[in-house]
Amino acid sequence: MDDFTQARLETPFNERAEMAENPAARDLFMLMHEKKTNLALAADFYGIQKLLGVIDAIGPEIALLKTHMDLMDYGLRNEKGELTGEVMPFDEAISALEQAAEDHNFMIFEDRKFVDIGGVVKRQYTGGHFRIVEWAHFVNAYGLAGPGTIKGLREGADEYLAKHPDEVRGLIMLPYMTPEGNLTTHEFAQGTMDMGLKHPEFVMGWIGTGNPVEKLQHEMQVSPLGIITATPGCKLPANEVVENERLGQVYTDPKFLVENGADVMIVGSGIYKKETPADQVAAAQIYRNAGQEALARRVAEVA
Ligand code: 6AU
Repeated sequence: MDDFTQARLETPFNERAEMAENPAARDLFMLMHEKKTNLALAADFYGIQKLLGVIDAIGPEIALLKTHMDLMDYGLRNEKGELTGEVMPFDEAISALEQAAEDHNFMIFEDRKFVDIGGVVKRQYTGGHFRIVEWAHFVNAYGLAGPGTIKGLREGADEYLAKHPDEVRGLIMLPYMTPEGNLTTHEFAQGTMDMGLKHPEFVMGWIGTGNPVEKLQHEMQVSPLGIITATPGCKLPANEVVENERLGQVYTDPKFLVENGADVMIVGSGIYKKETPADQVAAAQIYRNAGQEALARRVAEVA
């Protein structure tokens, strides 16, 4: 193991917080350190009421809520689960999410995967129906369309932050992806990270994959300690999730991922596919504990 990777593995999150140039990364490091969780819930299910219910139960276990607000259905349902014809206004849904984030102390990451010219991503980020910049601490983007994507998003964030100086915003890039057959290569990943590292005040981390582990190692070798690596495709071996796998998702054991350098474990179906809220909370706790054990082990093994 090279010295750089070793330092990354053995440095606790509260120390890495001080090395983060992006304030949102700093806050996430400190939150993970103080709340003792590096779990992100990928809330990829339909129904805003369900999302708010799940978050109320699982909020205490997570550091980060990862949303896809464009796959959510805003129709309200009665006790039988039937649509009533009423729709929750988007602003109301966001206020409820923000309240849950404050009550349970987690941050919000809208998984919008921006990829377009700078002027367009800026408008997609700040405007339209979702006005993402107003409520998401983090968003993600590809390097495919060049540095204009980062610059456009950064301008959007800066204009928002000028009016809301107490808030933080950060961008996560996608050097690699998890699904089978995806086209991310070593060169693509390197190019994405080179591009991101030129904007350390805004680009605060990477999405990574532990399959194969060399891809995670590549991200670690290139990244200063203040940069966060978050890995989706996380599932404990005993936990069956069929649907996403059928459509190409590749899963890796979260303990392996964290021991090998992933800072945040992004878990979706492994938690929300559990039938009852109690089962979902229990699953979240299992993942959270696995993450904490792996973090403790990686510091101890290296030290
Ligand atoms: O645990 P899952 O498989 O149910 O959910 C994984 C989540 C989904 C994906 O949109 C997301 O992680 N994801 C990403 C992200 C976070 O950008 C990148 C990737 O390569 N693979 C992946 O699954 O919400």
